Amino acid sequence: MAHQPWSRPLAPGATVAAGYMHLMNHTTQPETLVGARAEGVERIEIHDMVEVDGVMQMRPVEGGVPLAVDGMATFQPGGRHLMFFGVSRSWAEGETVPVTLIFESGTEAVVEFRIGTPAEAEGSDEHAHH
Ligand SMILES: [Cu+2]
Repeated sequence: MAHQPWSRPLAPGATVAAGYMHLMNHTTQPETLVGARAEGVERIEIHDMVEVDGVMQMRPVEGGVPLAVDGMATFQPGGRHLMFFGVSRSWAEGETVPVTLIFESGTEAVVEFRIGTPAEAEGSDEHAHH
């Protein structure tokens, strides 16, 4: 289940975006988020921010993001995020972009990412439909 998934609007010509959400595991099994895909997006990576010589850099997460039963993983600006590469069209404010989250167990969940600012995203409470 994902709460408040959102991404910023894309400037014309931009092809890279970051996605944020609160991801929760309401199943009875531990799960690990290992990837994601979306139509019109070439590749999605899970990134984390790490400090290198005093500068924050983003880096792909090795081995995925583990989620204990009833556990939560936060993806937020300045921290862990989904990175969308090769976005084929500009995402406009107010629209939603369906993203399929892929877990190690083979489970997949579609999450609707709302395009807008964090303040607007607060208002949305999209849940993943299985
Ligand atoms: Cu990134």
